[in-house]
Amino acid sequence: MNEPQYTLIFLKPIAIQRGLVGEILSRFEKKGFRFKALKLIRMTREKTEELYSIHRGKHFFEDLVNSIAGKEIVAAILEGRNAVEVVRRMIGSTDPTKAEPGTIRGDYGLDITENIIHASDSWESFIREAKILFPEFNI
Ligand code: FUP
Repeated sequence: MNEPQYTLIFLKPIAIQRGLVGEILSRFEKKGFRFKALKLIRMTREKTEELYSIHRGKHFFEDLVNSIAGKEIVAAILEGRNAVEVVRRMIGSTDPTKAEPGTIRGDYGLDITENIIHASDSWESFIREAKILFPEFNI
């Protein structure tokens, strides 16, 4: 029961371009999460497609990959109680036009593809995504 609870987030290139990195990361610190890892990653097309492989074939896949491939993201592993669930609530609905005000997507975005931030939606997703973005991290 006292196992560490982690989740993974990354700020999409649009958040970096708009200068929102510090503001968004500070929300997680204020909430009480600890940063176990944090880095700027230039994403290759290959790595981006691997990360979003479950969406391959969907109508938005190409636009989604193009919005990230060749650009930088800021990725982090956060530790804290119920990390996956709490962080998903903090980021809000996938579509920023429907995300509640007070959530990150609700406060900073309008575009569904460039929706500011990603967060793992389950422990299994966390493990899969951490292997891709933080291969050096020992869970
Ligand atoms: P989420 O877990 O909230 O990021 O949502 P999904 O896993 O369903 O989608 C992954 C990413 O695909 C989203 F962040 C943005 C993009 N997407 C679209 O561009 N259009 C859609 O209709 C759905 C998702």
